[in-house]
Amino acid sequence: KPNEPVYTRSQVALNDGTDNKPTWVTYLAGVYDISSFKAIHPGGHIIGQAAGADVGGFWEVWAHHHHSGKVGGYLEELRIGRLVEGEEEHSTDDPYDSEPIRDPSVQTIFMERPYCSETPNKALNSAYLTSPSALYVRNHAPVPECAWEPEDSTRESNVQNHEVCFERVQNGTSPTLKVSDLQSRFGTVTVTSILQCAGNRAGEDIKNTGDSGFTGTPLERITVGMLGNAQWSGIRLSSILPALYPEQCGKAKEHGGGEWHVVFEGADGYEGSTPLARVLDPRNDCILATHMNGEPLSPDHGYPMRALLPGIAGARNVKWLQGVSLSKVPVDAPWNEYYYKNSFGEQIQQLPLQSIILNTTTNSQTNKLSVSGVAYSGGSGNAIARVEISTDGGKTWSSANIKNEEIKKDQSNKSFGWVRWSANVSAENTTEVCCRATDSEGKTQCEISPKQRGYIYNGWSKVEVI
Ligand code: MTE
Ligand code: MO
Repeated sequence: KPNEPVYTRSQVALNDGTDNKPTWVTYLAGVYDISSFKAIHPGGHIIGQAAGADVGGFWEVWAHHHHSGKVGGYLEELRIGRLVEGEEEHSTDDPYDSEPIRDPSVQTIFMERPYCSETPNKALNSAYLTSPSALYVRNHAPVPECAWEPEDSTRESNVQNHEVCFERVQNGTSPTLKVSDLQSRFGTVTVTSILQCAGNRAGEDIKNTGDSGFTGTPLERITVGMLGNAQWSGIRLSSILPALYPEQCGKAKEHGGGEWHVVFEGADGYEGSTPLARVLDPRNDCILATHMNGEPLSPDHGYPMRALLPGIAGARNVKWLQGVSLSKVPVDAPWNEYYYKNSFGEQIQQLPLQSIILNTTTNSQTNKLSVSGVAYSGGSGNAIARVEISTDGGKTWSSANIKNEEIKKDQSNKSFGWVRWSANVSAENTTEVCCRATDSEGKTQCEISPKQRGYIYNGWSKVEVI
């Protein structure tokens, strides 16, 4: 527009949304007032981080927020002018140029930017503990600066020196604590737990419930592998939090913990929160994890530290952890306030009871079908009492063998890791096999679970047999 107002970058910088000023950003040569956008759009929070400056970097970083093209459209409506000639250029640094080197053959990749993948069935089925290189990855942005080489011997000491800021609730200085301090003060523990994205089994969800939460995105291809089982080592949040937030934790214990949420902040700008009561209960084994299966976390899984909240949706297990705080309301971040919410508008926290068929093999000699897979109780941490198989669409069921001997016994008195199971059934006239799990309280899976915006599907696992 030839007659539109012209601004310098310094003028734009003054309007950074502080002290009741509007929030302006630039994109290419345009100047935009995003004050209203910030309030209404889930991505507005992110773009708001560019307040007073160029939004180009955020545009690239949060590429997934505009695969609908919507953000670009909104932005044009908010245009208030352009930059003076000669000030239009913005940095063209590629925020994805220091991504970890990944072996494309060990995971099924859905997206490269941000990187998102699932664990192949073979890797899930081949061992009780999933290897870090095969474990699915769900990033929403580039991996923040923490790159290390696989052979790097400084990894362990970098973990020890990593710092986390524990923000004060009221006034006062917020202590920033080193991992080594946390370790010597509170000790370390190892817990066995599955990690599962709330969107796992989205493909079956779409097919069986018509849920359209993921339709048209690369995530509609999710099968059963946004999942893995590992031993996680770190520091108990049920020890750290009462020491750092005695008042709030004391109240939370008295009142069942209803009013506070623990907010976890990642170095990539990602945030999530989980009710304090869940995190404070030592039986829930919530930790700040530094190691997976005895090794420092890999860059994709949150090196040097992540929240590991057994039985809680992957989305709240914040990686590249740099900040912890308490809040009376769930944190106002898009992954908490827009994504990963159920149909009642609540943040998805606990994962449901689950069983998954990972392999079927027909033996033509014996005319038997061997079926194997995994089962876990999710948020309840109950033991799995039985897994059953049906070849007649659920009319009759037979029990599978659970490999109890390999289950790791941690400090925990709950079961957050999975069990592996196998069964042999007749292959005669069998065209489909399905499984369901029942936990120690008698809870069992339904044939098809209700629509939840594409999340936490846990109907019977059904596989066609050829
Ligand atoms: N933490 C940060 N900082 N950034 C992220 O993008 N993704 C979340 C969670 N924590 C995410 C994050 C989601 S949705 C999931 S499912 C898990 O991390 C995935 O963990 P993984 O990549 O180690 O498997
Ligand atoms: Mo996720």
